[in-house]
Amino acid sequence: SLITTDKQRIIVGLGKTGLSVARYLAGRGLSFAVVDTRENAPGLDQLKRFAPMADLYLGELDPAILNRASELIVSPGIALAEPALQAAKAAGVNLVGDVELFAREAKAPVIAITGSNAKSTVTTLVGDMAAAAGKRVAVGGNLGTPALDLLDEKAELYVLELSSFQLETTDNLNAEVATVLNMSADHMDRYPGMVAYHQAKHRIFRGARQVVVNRDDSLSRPLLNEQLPCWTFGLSRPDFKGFGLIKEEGEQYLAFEFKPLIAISELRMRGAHNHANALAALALGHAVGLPMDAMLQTLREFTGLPHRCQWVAELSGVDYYDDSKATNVGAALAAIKGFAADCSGKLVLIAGGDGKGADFAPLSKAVREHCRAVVLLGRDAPLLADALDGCTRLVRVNTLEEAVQAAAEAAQMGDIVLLSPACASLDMFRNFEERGRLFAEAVGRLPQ
Ligand code: UMA
Ligand code: ADP
Repeated sequence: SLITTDKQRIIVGLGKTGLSVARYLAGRGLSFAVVDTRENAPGLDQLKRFAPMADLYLGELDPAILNRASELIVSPGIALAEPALQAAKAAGVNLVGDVELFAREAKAPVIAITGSNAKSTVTTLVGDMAAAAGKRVAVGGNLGTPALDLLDEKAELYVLELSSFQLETTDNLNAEVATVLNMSADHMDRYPGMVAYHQAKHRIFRGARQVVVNRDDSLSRPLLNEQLPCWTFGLSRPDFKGFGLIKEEGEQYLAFEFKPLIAISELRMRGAHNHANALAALALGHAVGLPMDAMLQTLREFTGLPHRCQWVAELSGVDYYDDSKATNVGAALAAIKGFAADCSGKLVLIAGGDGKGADFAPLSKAVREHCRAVVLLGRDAPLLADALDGCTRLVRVNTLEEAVQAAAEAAQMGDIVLLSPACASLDMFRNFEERGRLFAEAVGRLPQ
């Protein structure tokens, strides 16, 4: 039986997040309505199974419905700037997100991770480290399982990957430790500029008890709460409360304060950006008291996530790597530089897709220095072609299959073919996973 309250809750969006909110509210006997602009919202069938009584409104958002609510629980895929949401806010309706509801409920400490890139890698690493230390840990957020589905009375630790969209609707996360791993332009189709994007990301520090800061990126530093305990990571030599790199007798080590911890050569992830990711994970784990030996064992075993600089095949002396998750310029830059540093030949880059309003100019220097050719596809290929004009040979293609063939033709022995698109996949594919999978399949069809 439903508990009647005077609170009128409306879930805005019926994707993964909306469904998790519906389950959470239904599980507590709280009534709610659901709206989604999609006539065919993905969660419809599931919702009908566990909450057949919920009022459902599909199609264009109706202010008459939204303004009657006391609280809108807004999914990350819908911009708060949406006029119907702004009108509701002006009418006195409270706008929150699923992560805010999670934070109100969670009893165990939360490790909160955001940043323009490396979120999923660091979140997964920290989760693996906690599990290796024998903790009951729940891992999710923007990475896979929505936050509310993680709630568990028995959990001893939560590790959350949070997007700027999720943080926009989170007022008080109260994390035990929070970090903005790095900042570079992304989602410029949803933000008026970098300042607004930065502000959204930095909401992660609200109510945090400790922070982790990237010494190599001043935009990762919280603007408030200077007095909070602060751990740092970066590729320089570490100092007090710092994780970094130390060189001893020609060998590089991940290090804490003044002590080497583990040789870089023992790690299975490649590239300087992944050394930074390992250091960030160590700093976050250390902040919540995870034992160092369990964390280092995890680093020895972790090979990286699929579609993040993932090795696919070697053909005729050319290695093929799938970095489909590089959905912005900063990510592709990190991958290009990381591979160029230990590649005997040059790179043949496959890039393009939905650029989300990005400026591609920052790619030009690295492409000029490291790329034998760039194969361009997708909606924003013309914008990339303009930005990379004169840097190297550019090849325009229409399909991923053609892109792989063109890259194979351009590559020479010792080169790397790298799919690192600097763009979202949604103009041509269902998601980045599908793009990566089709890349690997096309590589598999190349003549041996
Ligand atoms: N949409 C509508 N009308 C609506 C509601 C949504 O058209 O009324 C569209 C959105 O514009 C978007 C799509 O539907 O294109 C999905 O939006 P959603 O809010 O329903 O998304 P969920 O299925 O709930 O998934 C979200 C995250 N998606 C987004 O932020 C867009 C997932 O991250 C996340 O895994 C999931 O919650 C669980 O927490 C995905 C993502 O792409 C992987 N995130 C972005 C990124 O990583 O760059 C931020
Ligand atoms: P996110 O979840 O933030 O998208 P991922 O861990 O999935 O991050 O990595 C996405 C992409 O970002 C990778 O494929 C790689 O190209 C790039 N990347 C990984 N680590 C870093 C880093 N430390 N700095 C910049 N780019 C990175």
